[in-house]
Amino acid sequence: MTDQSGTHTDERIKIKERQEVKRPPMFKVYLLNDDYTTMEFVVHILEKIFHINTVKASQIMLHVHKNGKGLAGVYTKGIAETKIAAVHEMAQLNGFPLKCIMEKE
Ligand code: TYC
Repeated sequence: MTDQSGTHTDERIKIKERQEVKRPPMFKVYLLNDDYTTMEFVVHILEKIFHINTVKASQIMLHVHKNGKGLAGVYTKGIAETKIAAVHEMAQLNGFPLKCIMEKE
């Protein structure tokens, strides 16, 4: 007989007939507000690193400014880590304390 998981059973053997469909864990990447990073620089980061258009980038930046935190994107672990490193590197090069964090979905 074949059960719900696609496992076929006979008296002595079990055969996996179907590959499991598994999605990777996803991570939300947030920008955090601070008092020193310019609004213009945050919009620039959202455009260049997160590939968000100027109108949406401005909306996200204002959301972070008012609420303390805002979603920049959702990625697999390695991509999220790379985006965060890029934000921190660009911020440091420009003398801003901008912080970026990730949270598992
Ligand atoms: N609060 C900053 C200011 O008034 C602007 C800002 C927005 C900083 C978003 C960081 O993630 C941020 N210049």
